[in-house]
Amino acid sequence: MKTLPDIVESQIRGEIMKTRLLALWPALMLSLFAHAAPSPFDDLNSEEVKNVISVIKNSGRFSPEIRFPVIKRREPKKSDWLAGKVTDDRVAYAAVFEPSKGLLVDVMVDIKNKKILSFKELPGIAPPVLLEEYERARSLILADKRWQEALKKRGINKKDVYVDIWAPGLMSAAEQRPGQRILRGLTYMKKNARNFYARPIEGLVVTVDLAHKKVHSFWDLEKTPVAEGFRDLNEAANQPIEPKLKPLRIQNPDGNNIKIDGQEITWHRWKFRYSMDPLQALQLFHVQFKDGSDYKMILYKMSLAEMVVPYGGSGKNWSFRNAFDVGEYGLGKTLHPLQLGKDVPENATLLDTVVPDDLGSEPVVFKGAAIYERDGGILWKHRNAENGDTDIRRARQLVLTFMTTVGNYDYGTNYVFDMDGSIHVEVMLTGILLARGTIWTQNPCRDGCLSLVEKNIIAPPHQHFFNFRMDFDVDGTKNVAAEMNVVAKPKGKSNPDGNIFNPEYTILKTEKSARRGHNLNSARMWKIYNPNSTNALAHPRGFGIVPEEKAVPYLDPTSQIRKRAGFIEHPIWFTVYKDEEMSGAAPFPTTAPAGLGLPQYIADNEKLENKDLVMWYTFGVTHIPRPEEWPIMNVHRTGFSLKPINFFSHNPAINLPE
Ligand SMILES: [Cu+2]
Repeated sequence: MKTLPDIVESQIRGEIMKTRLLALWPALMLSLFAHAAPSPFDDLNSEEVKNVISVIKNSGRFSPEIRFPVIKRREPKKSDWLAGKVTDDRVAYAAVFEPSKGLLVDVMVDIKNKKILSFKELPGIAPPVLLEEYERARSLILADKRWQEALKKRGINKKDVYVDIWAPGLMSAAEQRPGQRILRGLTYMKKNARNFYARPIEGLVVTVDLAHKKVHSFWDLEKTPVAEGFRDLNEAANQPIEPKLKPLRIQNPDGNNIKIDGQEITWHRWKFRYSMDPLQALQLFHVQFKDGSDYKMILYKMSLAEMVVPYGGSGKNWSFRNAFDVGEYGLGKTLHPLQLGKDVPENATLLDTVVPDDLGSEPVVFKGAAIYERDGGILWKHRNAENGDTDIRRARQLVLTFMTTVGNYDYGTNYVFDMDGSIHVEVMLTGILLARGTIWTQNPCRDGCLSLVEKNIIAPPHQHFFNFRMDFDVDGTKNVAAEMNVVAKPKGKSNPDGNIFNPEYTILKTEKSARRGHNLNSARMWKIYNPNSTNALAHPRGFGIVPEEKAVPYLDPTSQIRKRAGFIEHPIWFTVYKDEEMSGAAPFPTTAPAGLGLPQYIADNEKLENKDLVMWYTFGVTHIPRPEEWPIMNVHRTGFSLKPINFFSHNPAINLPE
């Protein structure tokens, strides 16, 4: 939701300096010894990032203060890839920001020939919040007389506070005027504590305009005591610590079964590429499963295409809090190094990620992603009732993961590949609840009307919506989308005992009619299939989505945020593939006009049958905080699964060795 705190940041920088020295040597060796040319889908390496920055800086088109909110490789055109026309030309996309003009510019750079290919100004569009902006916003706030006075009135020394920076969220007309760079600062007490998020100085919100280097507005809205019963998260603050458990070893004693070739992964019968996007973090490309001797394509690309986290607290110090964590903060920008045995099991392979710097200094390289095998419990089993013979296979899963910290919250995603051809997307939510100061120290009503999690702290109800974009190419690009509803047959002549129920499939024919909602009564689900590719039983090969946790938005339908986050209106959308349609909302949603993203993609209501289709799935977590989630929230796991439906002719895991 918000800034990368200084503590974490300095830890990362320290880690990075160490990592960089260690990382340089293998990189050098690789470049010297027969490393294959990078795939056009591979991320930019450090050298390429540096080249992009120098081409842009030396182009004469920008001021010396420019910032680099996004630098990544340009995704090859899908039509070129399908036609086998993709070359190893390395082209980069950069979103460049002119801070004094508040102007964002899209730039394409030909890295090999060191030249700018295109240049497009995006007036009025705000970039994601930059790390260096946190510092500049803080210094404006710290110098503000009204803010200093407000602290003095509360008897707080300004040395004892931490100012956290947010994208503006809900904005007034004055704040939306182009040419400004609006950010908001929230003040927390950090005296004697590492976990300042536990001690909000409630009601203080300072809004700054970084383009004009000034404080835009100052709000001092609530007089509530600063919570005293804060708790840090370290062992020293939580004595007595439970006795340590005896070790549980997770090892691949003979090495793992994962083949890593650049950014291509092969494991069991799976093959796919991964990429680390500055905004969307891990992306999967060309996800295939071997059926017989051939790999069959399932997904051309899959990624987390946007998030929004609206908070339900009253008052304007809370109504602005609506974080688009992908487009406003960047999950790949707020990434941090993973630790073996902590973030990931000890048998994991850590993967290098190149994270460009906002200021255009040298990019940092650290282990921001990981891949590992884990035990998946029983895959299948049957015990013969007559003689007790038992056939059983144990499941192994492949997990590709990253974790990111956006202010108080920590998010991660596991892409989990199963031996039965299914994929699970596990989203992890942890970190510190967004805390609100309150006068209450005891719950004022028996039914728990306030989500009081600590004396003088409530954690307002909020929702987390995740929008996944899945460009299915089920054994080819021409696919059909369908909805399945189970219908119970009315009792009568042909159903005398009233026990018959059957699935009914409806083909979703147009983009507008393919905006669909959940229906528990009909066990509704959706699938995408290829009518031109059938399995041995003449079923068209397909894949289905199995939803898990569900939520409907509680933001008012007229809300500015809800209109910017149109993707939350329906859990399922299908669109016809377009190269430029990659985000659930506007790519940079902070100041984007209403209705961009999915509502705009479907405005032309294209026909869907037998087209290159993209499935968009939004699921939500309605989070009503509990004291058990304080002072830190245990990981809440949520997500969904993709399952083969008629993709295979029989159980694809039947021939696994015992
Ligand atoms: Cu939450």
